[in-house]
Amino acid sequence: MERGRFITFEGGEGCGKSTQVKRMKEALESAGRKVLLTREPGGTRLAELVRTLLKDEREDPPCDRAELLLFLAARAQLVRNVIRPALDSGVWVVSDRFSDSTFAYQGYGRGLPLDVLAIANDFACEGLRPDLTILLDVPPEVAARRMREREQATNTAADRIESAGEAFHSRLRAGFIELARRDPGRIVVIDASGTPDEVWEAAWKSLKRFG
Ligand code: Z5A
Repeated sequence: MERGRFITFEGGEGCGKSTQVKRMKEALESAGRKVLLTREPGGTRLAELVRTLLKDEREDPPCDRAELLLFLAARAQLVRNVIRPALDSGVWVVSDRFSDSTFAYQGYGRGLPLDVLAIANDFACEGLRPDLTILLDVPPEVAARRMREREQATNTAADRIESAGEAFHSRLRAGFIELARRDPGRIVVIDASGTPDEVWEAAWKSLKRFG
């Protein structure tokens, strides 16, 4: 059986990943593929519990190293129990975030050493890498406006990680771009400041590599 493909979406908050990930699943299914949609952190019971800790724990917030290890614990569980079995059975997996978020947030954002992250991440995901990563890039002011509008529409507040300052978010964006520069064969950068339809058109085009 042909192995499934592993596609990830990355970017800072408000870049529109969650919107595009859903469209990708629908389009691949219409093209006759079996598709599993997942997200990080999350996608298993254990990883969803870790997600709540990571996003909402403010009384005893994880220090940077604990935060890294929690993300990796969630990823290990997701890869071993969900992503690998799906790919092995021919299912295409589309994930809202994966390893590049760790390099961007915990590496470039928090300042943890990239070489340590590379080893630890490889251990957590047993060497699994995406076949294609779609990086949605938006200027911070566009992202901030979208997040403000969403918070107003849904009556929610920014979570622990979203509340990190402006400098953190600038490092994050630059970090994602640097990751793409280092791995141009896998990571496609898309200007995500356009309409959802414009972004989708570019995202779908990037699948041409699969024939
Ligand atoms: N994190 C980490 O630090 N390390 C790791 O290893 C991993 C993750 C895996 C997960 O939070 C957090 O964990 C995340 C990174 C960190 N932290 N932050 N901050 P999450 O899963 O809750 O949130 P998110 O991944 O940042 O995604 P999001 O907040 O849901 O945003 P989004 O996926 O980018 O965008 P969206 O929901 O599709 O769109 C946001 C709003 O904009 C929404 O109202 C849309 O209707 C609107 N939208 C979307 N596209 C457009 C366009 N094109 N034009 C106009 N408006 C748009």
